Amino acid sequence: MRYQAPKTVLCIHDLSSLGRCSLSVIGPVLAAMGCQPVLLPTAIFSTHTGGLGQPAVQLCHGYGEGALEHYRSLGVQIDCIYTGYLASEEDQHLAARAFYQWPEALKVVDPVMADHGRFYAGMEDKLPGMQALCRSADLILPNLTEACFLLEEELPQGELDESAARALAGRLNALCPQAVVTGLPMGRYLACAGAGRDAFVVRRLRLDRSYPGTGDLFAAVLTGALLRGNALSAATDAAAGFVADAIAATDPTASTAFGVWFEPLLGRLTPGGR
Ligand code: PXL
Repeated sequence: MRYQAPKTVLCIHDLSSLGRCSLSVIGPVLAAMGCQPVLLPTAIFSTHTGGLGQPAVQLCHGYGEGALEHYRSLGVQIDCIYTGYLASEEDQHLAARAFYQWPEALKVVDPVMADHGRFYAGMEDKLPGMQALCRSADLILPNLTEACFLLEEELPQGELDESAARALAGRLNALCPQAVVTGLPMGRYLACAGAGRDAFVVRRLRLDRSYPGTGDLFAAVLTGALLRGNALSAATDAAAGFVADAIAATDPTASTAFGVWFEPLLGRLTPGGR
């Protein structure tokens, strides 16, 4: 019997317990994909902040530094560091410190700050820190709003065509060598555009429903697919497909605030799963 060690992914995000976002989806997805997720919560929320009322919040200040130091003392190999919702400058510094501590790790930054043209509550002043973190990443995964905020550009009005989508992703290379922008409105489609070693546009039929946490689901599947050795374009295609399938598997009459019903589909992500 030959053993192959699972890739270890240090995931620095909040833990929103109910509502299917952040570490609550990232852990299961990466584990299903054959990785070992090391979940480092920056804060604990009873729910996400997107439509389930006022969550109970427990900040984890000071915890992250201790956890990084502990992992360093154990000498564990970290193959990838994947960061998301970082609600304070302290959390942004924690992510930068992890990057410094494991320079060989693949550094994936999902600059969770904003959507639909607006910052999430309390994220307005986190832009400079997020721009700095993106500059030290290998790959960034902004949605359209976050991409425009990172680039300090106006949001495009209306639909994008393929060349505008590619150009937007390409401009992000000024910040980071590889970028995938999600949520690009292209007629009947919602598209992702990638730039880096390869440039591509991936389209999926547009649905009239939008759910919190789908960005986390997308980024987790994409990261797991990259760690399996896929090219960025193939990983993006797999992630967009999984999110579309999870939306399709969610009862359209259920409250969107509780997220997509991805759990029964996790088997499709396992190595050899379908
Ligand atoms: O999925 C992004 C996210 C993460 N964490 C919290 C959030 C959100 C989006 O609303 O509120 C706490």
